[in-house]
Amino acid sequence: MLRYFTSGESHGEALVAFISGLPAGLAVNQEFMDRELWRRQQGFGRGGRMKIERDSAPILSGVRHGKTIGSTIEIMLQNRDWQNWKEALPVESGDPEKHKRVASPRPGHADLAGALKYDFSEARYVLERASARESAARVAIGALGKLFLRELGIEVLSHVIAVGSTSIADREIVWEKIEEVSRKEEILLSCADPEAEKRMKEEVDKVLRTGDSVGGIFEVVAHNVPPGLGTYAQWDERLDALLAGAVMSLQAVKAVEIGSGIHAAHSPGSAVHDEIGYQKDQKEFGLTGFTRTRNNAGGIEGGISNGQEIRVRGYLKPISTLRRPLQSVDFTTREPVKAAYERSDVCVVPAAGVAGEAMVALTLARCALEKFGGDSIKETKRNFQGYLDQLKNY
Ligand code: EPS
Repeated sequence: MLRYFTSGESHGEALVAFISGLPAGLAVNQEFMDRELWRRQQGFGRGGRMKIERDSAPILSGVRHGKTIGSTIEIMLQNRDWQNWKEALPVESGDPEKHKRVASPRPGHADLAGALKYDFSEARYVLERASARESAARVAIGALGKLFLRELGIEVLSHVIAVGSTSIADREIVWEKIEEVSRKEEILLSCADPEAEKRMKEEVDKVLRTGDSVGGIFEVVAHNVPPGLGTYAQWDERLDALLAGAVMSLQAVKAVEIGSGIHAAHSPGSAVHDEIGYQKDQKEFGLTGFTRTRNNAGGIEGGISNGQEIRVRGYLKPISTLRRPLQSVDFTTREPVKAAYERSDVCVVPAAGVAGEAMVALTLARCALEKFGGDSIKETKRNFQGYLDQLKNY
């Protein structure tokens, strides 16, 4: 079973991640991992922190001579900013005068709920771990998930479909356009429509001026997924449930949509369900001869991938740290005060999309490994090929 785990605080020494269960013999490309990390750091609306960090995730175990060896892989991603936080967040007790308290909780952030839960007198430790910096570790191991899926011909990418009130969520953007967005060397808001991207930038500019923040929607697309991943047989094996949990687990995501799920709730069945056809000659190109005229289901029916592209959308609330803070209460005096402000981003939708890719890739990799098994990538691919033959002969 594919399992993974992260640790680390936003301003601590490093982020660490472990991933266990990838088969042996998978070629690992450090450059690809670092490019994924770079993609996550981009986007208009990021704060000063991204000027400090240049993320890279060297591998400490589980990969030798460029290939996985079947044992647990560990990556470590240094926080450059740690140099500025050594005295504020030492492992040993240090000088209490130098600790940086977060005196009043930010509405929308984990600050208050976390402080109550862990019985902290202020929110420093809460925000250190709740921070979206943690998603960098997931992107590093997500890259390994992507490399595994590539062996099966599956690719996973994302793009931005809404920032604030600017939205292209009612249109389907084709895979090739999303690929183009992902290849860019300069990333603005990762929207495939340049005109909409310009308007998205104006939305971010506005909140930058007013001391506010803005959310949006990213869409993750998994291309060339065979039918048959996940199952309706048990509630916790449904692919849509696994993907929803995986994407919802990302910082600031407040809703997840599969295909056109939200719109579908307000539409008649005839306008929603994707009619089925069959084309014998298409069997040569696709995995089966079955066709669809559209993909409102987002590639999943009955908790099983149906052979269409998988489309998952993550809805992000606006960042909860505001330069013009909302009303809060002082942790010590309980008097009304403005919420704490620390350097922050104002828009992270493109970055969250890259983290969404990692979570979708890891989820699909887990389901693929559950279906095809294999202790070596050769064995996995042999089993996969057997299944493709079965589909061709169906
Ligand atoms: C974050 C606050 C900011 C973000 C950070 C997430 O960090 P800082 O407080 O150091 O300025 O930049 O995101 C990252 C560091 C990252 O790599 O994405 C928060 O409070 O969630």
